[in-house]
Amino acid sequence: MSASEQGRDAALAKDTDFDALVVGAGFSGIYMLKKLRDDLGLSVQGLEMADDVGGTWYHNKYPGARCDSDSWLYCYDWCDDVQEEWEWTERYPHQPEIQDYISFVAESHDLYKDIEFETKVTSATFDEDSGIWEIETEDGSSYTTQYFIPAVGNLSKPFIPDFDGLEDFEGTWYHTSSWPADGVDMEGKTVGLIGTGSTGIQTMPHLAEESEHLKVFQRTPNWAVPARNRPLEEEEWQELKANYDELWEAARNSDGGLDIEFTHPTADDLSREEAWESLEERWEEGGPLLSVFEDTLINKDTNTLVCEFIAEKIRETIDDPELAEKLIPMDEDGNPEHWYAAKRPPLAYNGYYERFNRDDVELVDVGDNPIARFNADSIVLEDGTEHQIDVLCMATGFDAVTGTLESLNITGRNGQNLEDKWEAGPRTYLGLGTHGFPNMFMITGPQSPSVLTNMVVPIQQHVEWITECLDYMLENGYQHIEAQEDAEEEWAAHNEEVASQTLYPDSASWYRGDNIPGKDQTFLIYPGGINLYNDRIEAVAAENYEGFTLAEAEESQAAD
Ligand code: NA7
Repeated sequence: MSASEQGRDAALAKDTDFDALVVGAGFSGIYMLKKLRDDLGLSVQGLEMADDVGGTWYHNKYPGARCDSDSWLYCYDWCDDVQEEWEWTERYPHQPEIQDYISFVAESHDLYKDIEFETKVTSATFDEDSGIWEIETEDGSSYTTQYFIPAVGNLSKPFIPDFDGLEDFEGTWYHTSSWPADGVDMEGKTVGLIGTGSTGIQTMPHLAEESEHLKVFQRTPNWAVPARNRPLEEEEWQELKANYDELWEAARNSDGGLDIEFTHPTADDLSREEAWESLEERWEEGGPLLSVFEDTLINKDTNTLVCEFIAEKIRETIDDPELAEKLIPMDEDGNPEHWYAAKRPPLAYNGYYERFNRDDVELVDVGDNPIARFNADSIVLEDGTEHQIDVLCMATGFDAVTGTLESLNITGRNGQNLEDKWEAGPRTYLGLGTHGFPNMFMITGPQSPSVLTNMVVPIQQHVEWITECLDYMLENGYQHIEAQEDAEEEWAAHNEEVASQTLYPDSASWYRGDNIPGKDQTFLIYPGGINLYNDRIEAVAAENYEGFTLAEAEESQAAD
């Protein structure tokens, strides 16, 4: 037996159903399965509660669901065979197309056979005596595995506010993430939309189009900018394909996982006219205004200028000046109520603001006059105003980043439940592991760059890092890996420290848990960018996984 074979033999537990079990079959889950199976030769099992692959893109079928990242970078960069045959049709890909893409990859790489569908995980428990994980599912099955990898996404646990009387509402209603694939009949109906986050803003023009009358219940106005989505012409697509390696190289080494060049480092040195000219150029081109000034998220003056620019655009668009002010998140003194992009910056497709000029679209401001309760056919506000509705679209967001992980009922060493451990906010080392939960790897876990970036980039980084880590363990005969407590404390402090240097903590958002009543308000995502983060995780790997404890079987069972 070669040294490497001996290492492998010592590293792999013999008495498990699988070497690795991956929960979730979205972008992260299927890539993880492929790497573990094809690169490391492990026995793998995927478990997915839906009846197909797709993850986020399987569930979010609300009208107009679309990704706000450029399609040519919202895909895997390793999938040359698929890349040869695949053609994105638009700049910002539509949900069905992304779903088809993920299916196409899973089929091309023969991954369907390793996934059990319609299988919902109800618990995952680490057995300290055997050093293996046991995963239980809703249908009563259980699986043992050495490595447990929840690849459950960051926006997968819907948040539905606890509205009084919602159970009495007799109209049709859905949260956006469970909107039926074949749509909802809205013809001749009055539709209510609650929520003006990215999702509400994306779906609003479609609801307006399909309904007789639309009422948009807005608690906080938002800073939406036009996407100016467009078809990708053959010539542009061919050019993108020809430069694919360079584009991806730039994306992987960037801050946000996209190929972006900033127009200016700051607005500080520019006259208002010069700043306006650059903002105007970007506005016309479409897409987030973040790429105009590099310091938008760290400099209040720059950010204020961006907000003033968007406010001016809203005023130009909305016919009724009073209505325009209601749609602008700015106080009477011109101070932004939340910074541009400190909450997830929404893109407007199909003329979001323009729709408010129509007689059949109504803004219901519930900022100072909140929703008090539901009746059988209406929403009643605190001052008693009643809004009759037939159909309701609940675009009220998600218990982001930690919600799904916590609800998997994961128990680690010493009987500690993950939800309890994270009661005062998540503690992770690099968003990849958490102390007390050996051999559990998270993909885009809390305190990693995840949703502040083009998701597929950090997903790939994590999947590849985990694969290399397991390869190292197999080579060297380590059976267990676990994040060290002091390493994760240091990482949590660093995460908060980096966040405090930005404008993110100044604005209430799901990035810091504000949208969920009672959720601890720590900054849930690493805000330092993919490039810095990547340097750190590579350095950790180069130092033999510094900050993690690696152990052979007997050692790990004796550990605290
Ligand atoms: P978000 O960004 O969390 O938006 C949720 C919206 O729902 C937001 O406008 C909330 O107002 C509103 N909301 C929540 N609760 C209520 C109540 N009780 N009354 C009125 N309005 C309410 O979720 P999205 O789905 O739009 O976006 C999540 C991510 O998914 C998105 O960024 C993409 O990455 C995909 P608030 O602003 O809190 O006042």
